[in-house]
Amino acid sequence: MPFLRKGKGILLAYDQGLEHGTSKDFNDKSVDPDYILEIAEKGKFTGVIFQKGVAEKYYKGKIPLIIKVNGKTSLPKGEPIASQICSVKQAKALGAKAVGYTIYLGSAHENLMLHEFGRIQQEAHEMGLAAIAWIYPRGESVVNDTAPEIVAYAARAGLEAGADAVKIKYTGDSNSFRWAVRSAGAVKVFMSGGPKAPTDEAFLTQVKGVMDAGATGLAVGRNVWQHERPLEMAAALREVIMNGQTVETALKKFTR
Ligand code: FBP
Repeated sequence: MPFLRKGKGILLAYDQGLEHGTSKDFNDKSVDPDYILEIAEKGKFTGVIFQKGVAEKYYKGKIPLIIKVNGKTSLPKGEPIASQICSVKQAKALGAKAVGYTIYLGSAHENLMLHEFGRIQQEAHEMGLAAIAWIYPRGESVVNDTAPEIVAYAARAGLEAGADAVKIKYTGDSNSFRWAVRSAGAVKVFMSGGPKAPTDEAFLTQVKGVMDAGATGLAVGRNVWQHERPLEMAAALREVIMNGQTVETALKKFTR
């Protein structure tokens, strides 16, 4: 897969502008897509994730591109649904090597998203692109979206639905996450970063747990580009993900 290096992946996610708005997640620097591209390139990420509008106006082709082809804002209340806003053809024309699609498993609308993903996965494969499913259990019927059994269910749903890779949340410990990775079978598993962790050590410990469980890597946004030293965080992540190093060794990448 073109967004992996030595079989591992560190993807820089930047679709939060649509998902969360600009005031909560961004500051004066991170609101600028060029800043994110600079981090992606200098930080040796194996791919960058944009919505089509950002890709059209900013992407310069230096790093493998993944285009999210569906999305939603945080404004509507009720059961979540994210619908398609970019075709696979357009994603390919913009230079994407893969398309990303969010399925809110457990939502009253999951049938629509599973259906749409089925078509998108087929189109992607016909055009030589990979299909990555963000599988987030969410909605009134989901009590705990990081419970081990629900995360494993999400991973398996990715396999059954034809995803080449899934992006799922961490269960909180390596042992239970291992079952999610097993459940995904031949599908590559990426942990979804989440809000910025309280400390670098806390975040790297999660990432280490994920890699020890057999995952392929990480798709991360806020924990990198909200960091005061994003390139040092990127270097620390490479130590854990690419080089199999300990958290202690990775922490040496921070200058203070
Ligand atoms: P983060 O590492 O910043 O959490 O990004 C991962 C991601 O999946 C983004 O691609 C997406 O915008 C966001 O999380 C979705 O967040 P939420 O859980 O609020 O829907």
